[in-house]
Amino acid sequence: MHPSYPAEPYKIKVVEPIAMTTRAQRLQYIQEAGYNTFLLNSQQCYIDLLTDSGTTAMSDNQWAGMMLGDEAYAGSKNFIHLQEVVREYYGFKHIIPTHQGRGAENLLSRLCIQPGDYVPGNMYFTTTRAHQELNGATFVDIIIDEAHDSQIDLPFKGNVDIAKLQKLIDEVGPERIPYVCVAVTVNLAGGQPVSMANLRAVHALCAPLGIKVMFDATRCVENAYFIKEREATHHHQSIRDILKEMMSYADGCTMSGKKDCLVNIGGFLCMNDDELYQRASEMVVLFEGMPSYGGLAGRDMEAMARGIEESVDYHYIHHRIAQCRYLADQLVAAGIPIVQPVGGHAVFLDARQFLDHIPQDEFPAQTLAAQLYLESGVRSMERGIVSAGRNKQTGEHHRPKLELVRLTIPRRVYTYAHLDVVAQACKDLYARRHEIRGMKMVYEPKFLRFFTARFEPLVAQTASRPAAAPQVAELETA
Ligand code: PLI
Repeated sequence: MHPSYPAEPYKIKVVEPIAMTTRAQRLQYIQEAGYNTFLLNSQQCYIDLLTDSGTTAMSDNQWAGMMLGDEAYAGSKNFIHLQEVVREYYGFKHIIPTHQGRGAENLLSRLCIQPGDYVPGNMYFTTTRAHQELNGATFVDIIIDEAHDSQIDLPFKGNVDIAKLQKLIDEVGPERIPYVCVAVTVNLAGGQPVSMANLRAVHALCAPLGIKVMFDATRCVENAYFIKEREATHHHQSIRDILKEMMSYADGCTMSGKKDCLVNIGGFLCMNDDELYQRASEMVVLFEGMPSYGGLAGRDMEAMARGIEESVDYHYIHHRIAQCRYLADQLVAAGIPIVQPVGGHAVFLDARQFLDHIPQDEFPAQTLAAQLYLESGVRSMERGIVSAGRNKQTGEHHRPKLELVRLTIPRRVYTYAHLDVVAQACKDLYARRHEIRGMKMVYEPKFLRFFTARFEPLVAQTASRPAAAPQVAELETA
């Protein structure tokens, strides 16, 4: 019998052992980490679903490319290759490499934003909004309302609400909007895609007004897959062609290559505008390096160029999305609340519903992520009130409707068997959810607090509970 999901479209050539821990050890580790999964060491984690960023397994072809690194300070052949590939697959005229996505966000924000400007976007992302605000802009959320409801099932829940965008333009004037930032897909909404029709409509509204459309292209290949699957006019197009058409509705993009370019480090900024490119080339030398390396080694640019070519392979992206669905299906079958529909890079637990007895001020998603680690050694990430930070004017917490824990699937790293373990861990935790109590924040950094904030449980934790599915180390010490 054929399995109902696609098998891995690759075979395994190198393996990396993963850590086995006991519950008593995990209690010590999570206490030392201030109940923040970002502060755990990877060697303390069994299955690491913290992020899909930079955690990709590179192919043999990419590793071979690493050996062809031309480490010249200027004009490396790997930059030339990367430039060719970006032009071919994304279609933009100019590319400036950066050390990762936020390097490109820094440049774009500094180059385009004047204090008092507004930057509309389809939901905030942490680093993106931080750079916009650092440069004096106010971020305005113009995603469709449904994106803020975890249970509404729509094919393109990342879409821009064109009426919201029009309203902002009418209120502040096009001259106060340096660009619209459209994320394809929308990370914090659950990895939700934007339709081609919506991208076209945003472009059609902005172009005559002289407002640039800049994509956050971080997970654009996943977005292209969803367009192929869900937008009838694109069923028969290749991922590659869909990607190119998507990008034709933008004036440029920021890119975290650590996701859809299949590399462990790297990013870039693209634009068609010659004058913007000129200014970006002058600025990049201050923050990243020469415009022909932008903080990257030649070998890293080569790996990224090859990663881009591999990323549009249908079998690769089909399997990736299938892995997310495989995990989600098991959770849904067990009645566990998750964000619907399932996106392209992760399954998001709805912590608001999972721990409906914990108020948002006691950090239900942060608590759930810490408890999942304690229960099973599975590392996940909070994407709720802690990630949302504080309003820069009032100093109050932003209170997002979505209070989520992200189980993020690294690319080409884990098998379906690993996902079975993750599903079981979630089920075990769900069965005893009423015993879980919230936390208080005891250290709060000023910027991007979720990375290094520390917490304490409101009720002391004990090491006495045996894990429902003991790991090897526990069996050995039993
Ligand atoms: O982590 P960077 O600096 O390469 O990229 C920043 C960044 C920009 N946009 C989006 C949509 C992201 O998801 C993103 C980084 N995401 C991380 C680190 C994540 O864990 O989702």
